[in-house]
Amino acid sequence: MGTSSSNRQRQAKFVLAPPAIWRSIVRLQPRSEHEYALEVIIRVLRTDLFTPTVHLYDETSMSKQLRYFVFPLILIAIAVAVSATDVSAKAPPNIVLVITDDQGYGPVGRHGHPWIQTPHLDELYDSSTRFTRFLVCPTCAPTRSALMTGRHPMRNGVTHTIYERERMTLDATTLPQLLQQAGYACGIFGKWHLGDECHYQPGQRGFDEVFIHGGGGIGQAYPCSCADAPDNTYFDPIVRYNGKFVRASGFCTDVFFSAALDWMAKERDNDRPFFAYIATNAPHFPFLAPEASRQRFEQLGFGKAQAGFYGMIENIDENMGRLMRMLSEWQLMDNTVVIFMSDNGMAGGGSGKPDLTMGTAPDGSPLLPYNAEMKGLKGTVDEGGVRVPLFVRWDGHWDSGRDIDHVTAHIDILPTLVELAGATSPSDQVEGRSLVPLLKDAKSPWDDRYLFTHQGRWKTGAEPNDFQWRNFAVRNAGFRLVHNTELYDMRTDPGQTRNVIDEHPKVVADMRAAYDRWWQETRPMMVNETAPMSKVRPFHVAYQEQLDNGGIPEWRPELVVE
Ligand SMILES: [Ca+2]
Repeated sequence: MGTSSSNRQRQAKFVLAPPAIWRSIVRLQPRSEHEYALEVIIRVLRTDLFTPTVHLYDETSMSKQLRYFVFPLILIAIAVAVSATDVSAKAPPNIVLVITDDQGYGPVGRHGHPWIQTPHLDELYDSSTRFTRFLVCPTCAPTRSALMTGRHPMRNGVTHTIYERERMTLDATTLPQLLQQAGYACGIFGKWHLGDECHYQPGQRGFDEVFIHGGGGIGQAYPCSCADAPDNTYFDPIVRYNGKFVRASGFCTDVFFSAALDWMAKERDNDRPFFAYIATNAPHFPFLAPEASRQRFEQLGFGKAQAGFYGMIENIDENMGRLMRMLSEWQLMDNTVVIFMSDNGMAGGGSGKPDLTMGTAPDGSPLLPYNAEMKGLKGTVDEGGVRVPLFVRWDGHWDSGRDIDHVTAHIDILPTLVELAGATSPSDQVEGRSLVPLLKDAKSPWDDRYLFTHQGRWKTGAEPNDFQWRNFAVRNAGFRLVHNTELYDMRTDPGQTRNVIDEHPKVVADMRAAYDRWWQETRPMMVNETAPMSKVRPFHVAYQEQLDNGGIPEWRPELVVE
């Protein structure tokens, strides 16, 4: 026990435990209380507590040490274990939110897709709660702004994906800002698409770690502020990393996941939880996939665009495998909520045209695009334009393999994550509802509500009110009103094959009235409609400045994850 008989001094110093053991106890992974208490006791006993720090008397016998010191310490350890268990149970989880671009709902193996192979997404599906009627916007930036604010994109000023109308109003409080207030570290990896001017960038809006491309996609440039680094490409892309440009090596999706994994590897050693927002630009146009991912489709006779689109999705799937493997290796799965979704319906340019064959399967059957029997693709306000996967997984906390069929939406993500984090939503901003009650108990009540979709994208300078009754949809649990002229019973006719607008005048009148009220409240919030087009592209300017002052350094991940 290290008691020194030569030490005759009586010491009054009584050190309960060195700081390291307290940190160690607090960071134990949640588990059963018995396991937890045992682990705490083992960790305490392993420390140097019993070595010579405390000698109230000049006693050397083991029995007296036990009597005066070890037993009380064990009692203290048990008390610590119980109280630390309470703390741990309340400790908010890490959050990893993966959002893919233009994938939509269909191209996931478990969604009945006839030929795409997504083993890792399938595994996530099997381990998750699935929200089977999760609705977003028809296009990119609007959905992203709803995720960041918990309210409809048009209330964020987002009525387009370009022309300054993709900029999320600076009045909004963002999800990462709320998570930061709750003690989270927040990182974004990939696509932001809510403003390329300095004040609109994610580093100014709650993200501590920012590893992004500009515009709405790698290499994009429009006659306004919305633009990525000039002539950027999917392979060896230029990435803006905390404000400075770097050149990465490899395919864009691999790069964004690698950067996220690097960051999580560092953050897991900190006491604070993390929020990793992994927003791939894939499988958005241009449809370019790594050779290994597109080969199978080329051999099946696919065109270049389709081989690229589906190849990019299978590459995303490989990266989901890397992500899940590392979270498991780090033993973070019971302390991390993993979410997978897409930002809008499947993109027709990549997925192929309905009813047109793209090749031949090994069994000789024609390869047709698959949209899960939904009408509509990206850009439309039909179900197929806005319904995407939502898989939510938290091992040891929520049941796996469940389907929740209530109509849920992008605006529900912020209140969900805010509740998990123990943060507070700004009540005058958030329109969505937390999904946590449903995740805890799928039978929790879920009141019906109206969800509004508008395609936006009217010509810049036009009066939005002129477009109020065009290209919009209203959805509740039972019906979808489309373009003000079609009504579909989504329970009996999810594929929208039969217009029943004349059979339900009251449903239609109520939907129109609710939509009109919503529009009247929303119109004044469309703050970008008269914004002048920026004459400069901030990413181009900053890139050129950096080229002129030292150049673009190479970036490589520190962590190699095959
Ligand atoms: Ca998109």
